[in-house]
Amino acid sequence: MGNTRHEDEGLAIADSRQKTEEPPMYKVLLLNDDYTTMDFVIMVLEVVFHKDDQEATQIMLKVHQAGHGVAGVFTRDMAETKVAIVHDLAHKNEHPLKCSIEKA
Ligand code: TYC
Repeated sequence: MGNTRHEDEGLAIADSRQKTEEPPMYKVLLLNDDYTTMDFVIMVLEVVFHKDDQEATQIMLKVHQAGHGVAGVFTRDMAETKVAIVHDLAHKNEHPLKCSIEKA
């Protein structure tokens, strides 16, 4: 019944000190192309990735100049959802914008 000698306390403390496992994280990369407008890419970064106008512009220019850039880092499920949202928005607006995921 009741453990009056507190034999479990050491174990309980050891368990509480164990670091909670973090999930693997994935970068969502935006890829450059010659046709998607700069304003559309900035809008995507603001609406889908919650960047402010200044950071969205910086990321868009990085992608434009370097060929790719990181829009955000997420769990695998959320990264795949973001990619699907970007591709859907791009397709509906007739832009060829593509993005992909890469393990962080
Ligand atoms: N290169 C495009 C242009 O000159 C702009 C652009 C930036 C396109 C980033 C895609 O992921 C991209 N209109």
